[in-house]
Amino acid sequence: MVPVQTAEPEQVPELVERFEAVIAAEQRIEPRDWMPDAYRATLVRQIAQHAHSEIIGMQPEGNWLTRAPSLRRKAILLAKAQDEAGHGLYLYAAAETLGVDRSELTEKLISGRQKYSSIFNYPTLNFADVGVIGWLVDGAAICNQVPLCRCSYGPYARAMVRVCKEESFHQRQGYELLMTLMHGTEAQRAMVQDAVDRWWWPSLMMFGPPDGDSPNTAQSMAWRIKRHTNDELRQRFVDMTVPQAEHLGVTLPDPELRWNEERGSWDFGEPDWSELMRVIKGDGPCNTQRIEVRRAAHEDGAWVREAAAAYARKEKERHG
Ligand code: BYC
Repeated sequence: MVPVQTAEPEQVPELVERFEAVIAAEQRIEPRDWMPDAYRATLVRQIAQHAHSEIIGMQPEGNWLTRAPSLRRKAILLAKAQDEAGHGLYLYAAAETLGVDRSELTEKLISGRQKYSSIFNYPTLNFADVGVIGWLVDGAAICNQVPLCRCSYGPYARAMVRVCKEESFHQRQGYELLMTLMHGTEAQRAMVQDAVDRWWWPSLMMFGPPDGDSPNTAQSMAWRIKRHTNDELRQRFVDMTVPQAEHLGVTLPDPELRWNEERGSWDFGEPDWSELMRVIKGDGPCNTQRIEVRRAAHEDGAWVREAAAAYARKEKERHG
């Protein structure tokens, strides 16, 4: 773990100047560089939330692992969930370079002191949900995360490169699954439409509150952690997704969706922001269940952590 570095007061102006110069030159801040406490805290907050989202995000899809309709679909889904566990681990490792400990972050998640993405508090009711999560949820994640590959904090930016490559594969598998269903029976097409109707608005909410209600965006953009505002990324996602929906043959559940020639973008309706706030505060359809499952998994894994620590201690004694 990298210890938190504090500057001597007389060094501060020079250090601040260097930090700002690195940001302005589009270079990377690295773990041993001096950084303002608030920059560190913002990164810990965002990276921890992101890591928690990857880990909690395995639950809605995991619901279908034992009921996937074929061996091929089961193998794909298993591989996807494993990728997500991997993303969570890179991200916890990136957070640890900022001087926090993974176990402390897990404690904060299961005690409700740190957040994870609102999207994972919705249930997966039919197998088409697996395809729609790949298409819409991973699609939204890619829009949000590709710019994070240029984030000013080196370990986070580098972790995002691999995460984005894998997410783009996830998105394509989701779209392929939906295409297969859309070429199937009437009942299968209805399943896809039902899943799209339920996941469309929560997917738009993944980008966060509208810019006017986003307390963190301005500072995060000034530090080049975020490269675009929440609304800019939401618009990019809508513009990317509408033609894909047409090609797939599904209707997006928004009567206000229409092409705006002047803007060269799609106009769309307002998500229900009170729903986002409710879900973020813990009152979504599955919040309690998600945290309970995570807590139980953490408790069940205690013996593994103890065994690994005992083994590491013995190895150290043996080899000095
Ligand atoms: N859910 O000032 P704002 C994935 C919170 S993808 C919950 O705009 P910021 C995956 C926000 O944290 C999902 N909370 O914040 C995909 C803040 O609260 P605090 C994960 C949300 O940070 C497929 C407050 O609301 N992706 O993992 O500037 C399969 C005000 O918001 C949400 C990431 O984490 C939300 N939707 O912008 C498996 C990407 N939206 O912290 C896994 C990295 C907002 O002040 N994160 N809040 O108490 C980000 O890009 C940014 O943190 C956000 C929010 C755009 C999400």
